[in-house]
Amino acid sequence: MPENAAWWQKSTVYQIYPRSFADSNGDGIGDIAGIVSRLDYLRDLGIDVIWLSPIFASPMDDNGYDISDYQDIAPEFGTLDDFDRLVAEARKRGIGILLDLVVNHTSDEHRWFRDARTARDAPLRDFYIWRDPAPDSGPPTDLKSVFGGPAWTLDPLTGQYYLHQFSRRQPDLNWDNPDLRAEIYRMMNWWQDRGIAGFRMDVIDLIGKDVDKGITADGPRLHDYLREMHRSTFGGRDLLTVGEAWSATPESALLYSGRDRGELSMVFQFEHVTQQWHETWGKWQPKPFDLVAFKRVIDRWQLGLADDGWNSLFWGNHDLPRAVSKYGDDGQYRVESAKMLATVLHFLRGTPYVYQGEEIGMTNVPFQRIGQYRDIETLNMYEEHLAAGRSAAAFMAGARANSRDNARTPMQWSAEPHGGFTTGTPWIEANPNHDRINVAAQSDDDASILACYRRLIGLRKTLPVMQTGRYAPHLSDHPAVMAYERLLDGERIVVLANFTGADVHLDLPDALKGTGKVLIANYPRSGDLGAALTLAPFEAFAIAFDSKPTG
Ligand code: TEU
Ligand code: CA
Repeated sequence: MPENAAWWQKSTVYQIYPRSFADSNGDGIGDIAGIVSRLDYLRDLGIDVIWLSPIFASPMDDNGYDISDYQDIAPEFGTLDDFDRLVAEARKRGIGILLDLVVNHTSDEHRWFRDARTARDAPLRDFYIWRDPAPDSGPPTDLKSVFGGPAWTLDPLTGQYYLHQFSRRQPDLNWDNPDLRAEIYRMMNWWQDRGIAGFRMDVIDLIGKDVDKGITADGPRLHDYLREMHRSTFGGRDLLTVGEAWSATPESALLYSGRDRGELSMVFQFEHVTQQWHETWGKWQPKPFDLVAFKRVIDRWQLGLADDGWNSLFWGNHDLPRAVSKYGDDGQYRVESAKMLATVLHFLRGTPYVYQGEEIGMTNVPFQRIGQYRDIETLNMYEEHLAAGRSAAAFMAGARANSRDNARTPMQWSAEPHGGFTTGTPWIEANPNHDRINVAAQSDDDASILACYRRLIGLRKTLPVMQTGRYAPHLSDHPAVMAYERLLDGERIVVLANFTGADVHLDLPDALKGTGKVLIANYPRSGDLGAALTLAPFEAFAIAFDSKPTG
């Protein structure tokens, strides 16, 4: 660990999905003015950075991950003036803004694609990836889109197929074209000059692809392009850059985020997510959570990036189910398990990311009809699974467990209609539990999940051992308990957490025994860790010790 940690190694990031956060004008869609009106809430939570999911001009085929103009704001979200005001108002509260850089693909309405599709020799044709039909006049390869169907669509005017790894309205950009890369860097610098704190980079592991060899993720030129991007844009500035990389391993994470590599601050990895997916039906077939397998992944990442690179830490985001529903208990032990998950995550080594609503223990949404869903992936996959012979009931159970819309229902501010998110009709229904689970019900309650998040985020600011201390796992094979230490100079923190709704009796290894000070706990607990103890359902605590005991 370098002597002086970077600012982003000490920070906590909060992700906002603008469409669902706060609606200022009653049109049912969250907007930038709504975010500005909630900045005091975020300051009080203690976060340092906001990651804004895309706010750029877009036909919203994929809720803004299909950008038609990188240098303008979608009218439903506001204007560039609103954005500048957000940056300024956030800065007054010590908060930086991360933009979501979606540069693997654009919208089919982007002017580059509109030009590219006009003729085979159109000036910007090569900004995208075109191939002749296969001999049978079908798609050039059998590559599939993440959202279902082939990743190739025939454009009748020019008789060639274009590549789209997501929807057919999200054509993939051709990163092998240097003019395209220069345009992207120019655009990034334009945003950097507006005072942003950095970028979250959408599916960045896909930009170096070699599609003719069938290589999409982690392609041969990926790291060349990232180093070039770094040199051409944020290299000279002190920004936070985090790449979304579903293909990342601890080994490749060192290539992205190694100290002397000149690429990114860190990546989001998903091994702990995909590990929980079904072999055939993927995330659309719920599987019980396996703590031992989960800990194996976390340990590999914590230890693999101990000396170089840096971890990002998250339970959820706008593509994933609600943390408490996935990893905890969203029924009887919702409060206990949400605090337990928060405690486990925030004491790990890395930069924590809190997804909107996680800090109040928002849960998955119990939609009963496919018509209640809005997400393109969920809607397409419903058709695909039914066509493959699966029952609607089985698919719906999978959607209730893992649809991206679980994360996208309106932020629950109060017990008012639609959770106080809008005075109009929200673009997607609010979770009916907003009458119980909301910010207003928790803001003045010291025993709330929200208070627990405030405390954890505050502790990270003051405890160097929490920021940069070494990670040491314990009880790796225990099926119910996660246990680890953080160590820095003479300081030591022990974290113990029960991931089940039953009491767990534990014999503690010597390394974890001692008498210290309780930093946080979700049940009454003394700082005395003797030979044996019982953890209550979803109990978690962190205890600080002055020095390492012998033995
Ligand atoms: O997600 C990448 C991605 O692959 C996800 O769609 C994910 O694989 C899927 O939800 C799992 O089933 C990013 C964005 O986070 C997502 O919101 C976008 O839809 C996608 O890229 C395309 O830009
Ligand atoms: Ca609005």
